[in-house]
Amino acid sequence: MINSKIITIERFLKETQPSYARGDLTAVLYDLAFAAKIIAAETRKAGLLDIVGFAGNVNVQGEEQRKLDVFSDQVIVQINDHTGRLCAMVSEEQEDFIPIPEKYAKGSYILVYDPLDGSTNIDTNISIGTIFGIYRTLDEANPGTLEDCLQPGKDLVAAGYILYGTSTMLVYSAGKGVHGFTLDPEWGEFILSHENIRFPEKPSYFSFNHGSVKRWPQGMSQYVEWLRNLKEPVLSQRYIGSMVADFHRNMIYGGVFGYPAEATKPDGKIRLLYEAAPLAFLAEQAGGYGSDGRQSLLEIKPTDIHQRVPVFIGNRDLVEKVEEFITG
Ligand code: P6P
Repeated sequence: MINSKIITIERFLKETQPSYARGDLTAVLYDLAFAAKIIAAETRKAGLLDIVGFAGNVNVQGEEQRKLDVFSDQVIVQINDHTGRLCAMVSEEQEDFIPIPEKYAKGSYILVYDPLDGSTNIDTNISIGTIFGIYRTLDEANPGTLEDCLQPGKDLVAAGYILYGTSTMLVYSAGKGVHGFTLDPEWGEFILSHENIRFPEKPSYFSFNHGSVKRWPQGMSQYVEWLRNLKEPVLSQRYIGSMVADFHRNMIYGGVFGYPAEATKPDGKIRLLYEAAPLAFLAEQAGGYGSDGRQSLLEIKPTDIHQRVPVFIGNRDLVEKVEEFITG
């Protein structure tokens, strides 16, 4: 007997899409759910297949491409390039933005994504994730330009991530709250498991790589001391080096994740367009906030599709406090 409480992602998307919608955005989100199932199936077998380890290439970030990175990128492109719903894509794994092949119709949406963030963790079986953001074209008469791909996060129409962890979760927002779906591997369906996720008032964690403390800018050490000395609540430190996993835990239990600028990384490490902005969009939809230490991440207009930005994201009060310490 199927429990009537079982709400699939397809049903939820259809029931929550605005009445005026043509359904293209809903379809893009559903296409990403399909990509998630394929990528999840491969990440689950990563230790068994010759798909772990290096693809022998180096991506635009100068990072060794692991075969799962390349595989995940190809899955997302191949599922989305012919649907007539997108006019361009941007991938962490590809130097330039990805135009829609001439032979396919162009749609109104731009998909920006990191196909597999945290992939250095693949070999040690730590949770990794896909991050995505969806924009609408600035010019329906000429869709799919580079300018279309360089929009600030405040203009996102939807954003989300897929977390490949103890279970596979797809978490997204289309501007009406943040909702989480857990993949039932036997049914092959994403089932609504976390409707309207909100940061708890009372945070539990702070997530920074304290190995970098000597390279952080002025104010960061004082901020971390402030976090350490909080009494109500007392925070624990958790950092697993996979931003999607750290972000997800902090959104569920409350907390702040940060990757500050460093002496050797003046713009930090996290990419604005397809990592920081989508997560900041989700954070704000869940009652939190994302900042580069001085301003909202959603206000920053990218000038380069791969530009990096310092990131502080989580409970609004904890993130606003870092702005006080950094701006002095
Ligand atoms: P570090 C993974 O490579 C990543 O981009 C994020 O997922 C993660 O939070 C961060 O880098 C970890 O970087 O320098 O602390 O190892």
